[in-house]
Amino acid sequence: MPLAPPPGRLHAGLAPSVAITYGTYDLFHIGHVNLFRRIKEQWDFLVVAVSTDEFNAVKGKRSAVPFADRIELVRACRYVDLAIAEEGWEQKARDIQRYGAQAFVMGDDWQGRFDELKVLCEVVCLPRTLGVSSTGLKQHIRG
Ligand code: C2G
Repeated sequence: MPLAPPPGRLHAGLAPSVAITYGTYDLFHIGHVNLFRRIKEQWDFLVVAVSTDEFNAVKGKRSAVPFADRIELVRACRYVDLAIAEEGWEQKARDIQRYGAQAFVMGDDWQGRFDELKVLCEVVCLPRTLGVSSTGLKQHIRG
């Protein structure tokens, strides 16, 4: 059951504000959770697009956890209201319109990379959680 949004837009009878974000979310960790939590502190409804394994191959990435499990892990996070598949770079504009997103939000390692979307909605970069990353976890596990 999605998290009850903070009092405000809904209590004021306004449509819920929607934010959308994108990622691989491999070895789901606190950095991902913090990003989702911070987004839900500002917007009522969070849509998360999870990169498919095929799209990750295009990005030159190979995740330890397969797509089917990564999207279920994201769905299981109480801050996430809807999880969809990310199949290519070009779908963002379509998704923003389809879900009526007021904000496109990423961690600040993506600063300035999606400014072209500013014609459609707010483009927001939030500070990354320092000291944790999927790559770092993989290196740690490999020892
Ligand atoms: N993130 C974070 N703190 C960390 C690690 C990641 O806030 N310690 C954020 C990233 O900034 C990003 C999101 O978590 O917004 C997902 O990160 P990745 O899974 O590494 O996403 P990536 O593979 O870079 O895919 O179309 C955009 C791509 O799908 C982004």
